[in-house]
Amino acid sequence: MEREKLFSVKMRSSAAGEHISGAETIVPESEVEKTVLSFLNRARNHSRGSPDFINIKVEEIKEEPLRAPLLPVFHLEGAPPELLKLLFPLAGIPLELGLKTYELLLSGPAPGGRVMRGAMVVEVPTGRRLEPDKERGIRASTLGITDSAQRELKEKAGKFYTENLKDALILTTKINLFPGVLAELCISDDPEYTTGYISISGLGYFRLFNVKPPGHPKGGRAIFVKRGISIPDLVSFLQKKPFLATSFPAYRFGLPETFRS
Ligand code: PML
Repeated sequence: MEREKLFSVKMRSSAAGEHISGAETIVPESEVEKTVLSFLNRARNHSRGSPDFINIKVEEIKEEPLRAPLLPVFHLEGAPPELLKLLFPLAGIPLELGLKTYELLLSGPAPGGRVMRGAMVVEVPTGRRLEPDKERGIRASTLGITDSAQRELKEKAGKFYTENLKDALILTTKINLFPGVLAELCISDDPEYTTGYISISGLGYFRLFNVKPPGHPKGGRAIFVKRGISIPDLVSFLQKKPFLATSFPAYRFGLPETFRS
């Protein structure tokens, strides 16, 4: 049986030229209208304010998407620097480099201490910054989740589910699928959103609460990569390869003993 056509739906909104919100997904043709409306509502009701510009783009996906399960989530209570001391070595990242990158995200990784819209790329173990544009960083796009995977995520995360979790989990699962990516560290730049994560390729999404003080206006993303990775291939994969998350394995509390030893 022929599969229904798939469409990418992307939204971005701004006010007086300042970014307010963005969202995207991949849906079957029959769900395009519903998705456009829900993105319009999302743009109009954002904590950052009312947009004076909303752009919604609908585009058929011509290439067969890469389909994979989301990373499992590990919900970790505790002081993030202490947790990161356990987690960076699990990802093969030297502790000093990991903690230095965490501090850099908190102080603004773009020139002049500004926030980057995209991610910085950090080579392991040298710490060299590989993103071609230090102001913008690199961004992942053209991604989505099936209805059944979204239901699974909502059920398993229960009261800990947020739209930010869903968006971040899809994005970082795609990032970690590129060969040579070791991990991604993320701190939201939304002053009121203090939950962040480190995701480790093949292992999971380690959700960190109070990763920054409430009201702190800075944050960002760092993708840790092995030496020798092709940056043009990484950029092209992240931006253009369609990715569809097809299931969600588990929402767990705490770190398994096997990760501790
Ligand atoms: C979560 O696990 O709740 C999402 C954390 C990352 C949020 C990133 C962002 O919104 O900028």
